[in-house]
Amino acid sequence: MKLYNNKERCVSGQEISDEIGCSRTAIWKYVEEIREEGYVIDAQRKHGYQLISEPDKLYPYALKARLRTNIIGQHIHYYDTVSSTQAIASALAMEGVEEGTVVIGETQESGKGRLGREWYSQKESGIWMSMILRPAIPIQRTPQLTLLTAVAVAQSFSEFTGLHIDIKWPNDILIHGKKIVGILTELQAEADRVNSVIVGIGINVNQALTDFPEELRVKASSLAIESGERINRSDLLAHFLYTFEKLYTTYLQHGFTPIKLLWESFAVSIGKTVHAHTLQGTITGTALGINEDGVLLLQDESGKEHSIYSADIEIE
Ligand code: BTX
Repeated sequence: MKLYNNKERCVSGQEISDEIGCSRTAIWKYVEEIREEGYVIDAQRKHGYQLISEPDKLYPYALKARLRTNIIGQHIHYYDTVSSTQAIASALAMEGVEEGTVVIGETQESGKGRLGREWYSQKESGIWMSMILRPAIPIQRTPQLTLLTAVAVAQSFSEFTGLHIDIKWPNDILIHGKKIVGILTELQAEADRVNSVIVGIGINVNQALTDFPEELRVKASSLAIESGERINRSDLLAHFLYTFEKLYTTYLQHGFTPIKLLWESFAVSIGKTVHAHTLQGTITGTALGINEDGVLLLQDESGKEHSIYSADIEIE
């Protein structure tokens, strides 16, 4: 941590040992260990240690050195390969871990999308993570958290990359019409009490187009493709978590209205003709906006208003 915060200079072994209270030999051993993980650390006998470069991994200490949050990401469970971070986060939530706990996998072997679909989670090129929340809200308000997450993604990514980000109801994050992020919100509840909400987020960060399976290339893209630059995943994730925490705190204190306004400012479908493919069939109409519950409101040709709770949206 000390080396992260002093990248521009050498930090002496003495300084580190004073701060963390262990011997200089222990520090040397630790430096050797993290060098094996891919960190390049310059060690000079008289001056001490300097961090020159770090591996492209989402290691918890890399993230913690960048975090500016109080709750979200204070506990991180990090894995190289997982089935799905959602499954691990669900089990942890049942065990009673603290709110804000984050699960990260470098690769997911069975990444989950909505409605049993698959989420393609290629090794070390994206961010595949799940967050455990424990909001004191009624069950029917939990879909608002999907919309809040979408706003946090859109806001933090537009600040981070300068790119224009669109949200397509309820949870698609698009750049130039292509899907960059998927959000999956799952609920653990008893009677009408929310125990936990598991928010899963899959972010395509540094993939090239050829890294995606062929059938995804027309509709998926990554931040690197769209911005033309390779992105430091830990910097991006720390900025997202910070933005998420700010919005989540606002939501808990002031309700959904401020989030709704922000959501509408990023929404691509409002005022447009859309086809809402629901399990019951397709409804076509003009997207009027969302209501306080995060439900999409469509007006069909006859003027009748429809409330859409769950659907895939196609914009005409
Ligand atoms: P969704 O159902 O909206 O999107 C799934 C659909 O998106 C797939 O059917 C496919 O067409 C397309 N797709 C699959 N992989 C990708 C990709 N990498 N980029 C763009 N499009 C893709 C969205 O579901 C919710 C996804 C959540 C993923 C996170 S990752 C961390 C957490 N763990 C986990 O298992 N799921 C969540």
